[in-house]
Amino acid sequence: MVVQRKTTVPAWAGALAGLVSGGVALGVAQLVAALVGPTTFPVVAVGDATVDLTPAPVKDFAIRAFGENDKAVLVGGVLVVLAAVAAVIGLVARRRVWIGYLGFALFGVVGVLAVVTRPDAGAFDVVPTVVGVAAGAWALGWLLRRAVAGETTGVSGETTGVSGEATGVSGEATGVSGGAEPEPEVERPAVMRAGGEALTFDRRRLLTGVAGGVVVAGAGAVLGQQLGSRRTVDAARGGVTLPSPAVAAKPIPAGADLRIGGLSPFITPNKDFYRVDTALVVPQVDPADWTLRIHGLVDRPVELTFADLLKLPLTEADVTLTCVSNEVGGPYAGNARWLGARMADVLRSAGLRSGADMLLSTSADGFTCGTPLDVVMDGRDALFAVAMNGEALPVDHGFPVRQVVPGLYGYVSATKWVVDVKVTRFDQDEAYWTPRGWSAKGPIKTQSRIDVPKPGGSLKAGSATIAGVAWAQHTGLDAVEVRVDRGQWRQAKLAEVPGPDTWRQWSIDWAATPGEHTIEVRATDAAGRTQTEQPAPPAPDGATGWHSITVQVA
Ligand SMILES: Nc1nc2c(c(=O)[nH]1)N[C@H]1C(S)=C(S)[C@@H](COP(=O)(O)O)O[C@H]1N2
Ligand SMILES: [Mo]
Repeated sequence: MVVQRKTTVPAWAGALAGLVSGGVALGVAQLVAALVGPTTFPVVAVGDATVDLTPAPVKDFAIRAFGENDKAVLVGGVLVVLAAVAAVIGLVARRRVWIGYLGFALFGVVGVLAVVTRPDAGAFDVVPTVVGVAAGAWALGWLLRRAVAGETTGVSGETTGVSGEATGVSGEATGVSGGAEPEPEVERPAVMRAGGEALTFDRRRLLTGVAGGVVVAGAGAVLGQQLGSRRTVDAARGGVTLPSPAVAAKPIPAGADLRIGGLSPFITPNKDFYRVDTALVVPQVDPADWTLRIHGLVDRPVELTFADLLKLPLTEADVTLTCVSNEVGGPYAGNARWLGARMADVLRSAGLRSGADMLLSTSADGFTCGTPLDVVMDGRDALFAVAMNGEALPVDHGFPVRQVVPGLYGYVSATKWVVDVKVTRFDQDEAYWTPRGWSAKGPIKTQSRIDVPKPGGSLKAGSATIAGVAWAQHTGLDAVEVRVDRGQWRQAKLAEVPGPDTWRQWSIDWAATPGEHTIEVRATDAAGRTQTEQPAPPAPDGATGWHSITVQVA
């Protein structure tokens, strides 16, 4: 085989390598920006600097032309320019890779200048740009080396084998780029270092390298975005000042907590509060960007910012949340003190139209709840909540705003990260879980649970305590009965509660005798309805049956 002909890297390949390296630079910069802390991402800094350097009339024109999107248009514009420059750098670097490095260095200088001239710049702010540019330059050199088959393979057979295909491609590319850039075939690319040996363009190796670069760029961008927004949102959450309630919660009676070891405390600490949602990645909603839109069957659609919401008179209320998928005796219930705007007030300010019977609320991640409107409007403490147990909502529990409706299972009422409420009708709209086999309306069923002793546990013979919690939100809970080994039902002692919307602790003494025992519990609500013994699974509208445990007494 003749290995005399010298193949250059075609123009398209150089431009592609440049483009991908630019992407690697940005992806890495984004990731580093997220890691080093709150800092200005170089692209945004360049955009901001551009704005500063732009004459006022042009700025005014842009604001008029693009309105609220001016920032997005600006960043998009910077990205397009960067992409073009990166492609040109790659094009030029095919022959002299040092020009490519120089190009990236210039990139870096512009980025650093833009970042350090921002008013709030700190010393660390240049780190993402510098690291990103270094990664981009390295990626460019690496891709261009990969593009040349001879570099790594001394095996002339392999090189020659590829050369036929590669030559065809490069010829084509030369034809295309001919106008813009004369490309004498004899010219020898700077990346070729192997003496007099001919080097050929290796399309496959370039493209696998490009794929790797795209993955690095994409992963850096996505991860950086995620980490960065997490930081932003954590910081914003830390900065929230909660207003004091216009309507304070009733004081929790001293006797609400029986203080029995192993018994669920009356108030569930946030860190122990159950979490149920469909989110693979917890939505990070910056309260600065958050709005709540109320629309549909209303006279005046309303859009509230977080600041607007905090200015409304806020109500504080202790409410127990329960999940429809909780099995009898299961853990998906928790009680917290919530602070929020009354949903009824907000809805009334929008002017409810007749015919509406459902609120379709949507989360920032697209999840929806369908809530019976009459329940929300009947005077109970249905809230657009901003706080949970005295702090801004934890991100996992819906920061900055979620719904809480006493008496309804979470899947029809407790939308976390809520951003939109459509006033509508059950016969016109359907929420997330309805077509998935769960009932459209979800009133909470009365339940009682034994916490102490632990199911399957063992204890010493003698005087023992059986204790747990029971709930019948908004109706209220009037009685809890316990029986051992299917004997007589005995009335448990009920703890005090501030109102009908929370669970209620209960306890009963028991003279435990040696052997295995079965303990059962059942509750009766304030309307006199006792829990049915009939077991039913959680789907479609909540589990029923009595919680029953066995214990060993020695
Ligand atoms: N955005 C969103 N909100 C949601 C859900 C969800 O999947 N996504 N799940 C609901 C369900 S089924 C329940 S039981 C409650 C649970 O709230 P928690 O995670 O704060 O305990 O949130 C409700 N709100
Ligand atoms: Mo749930």
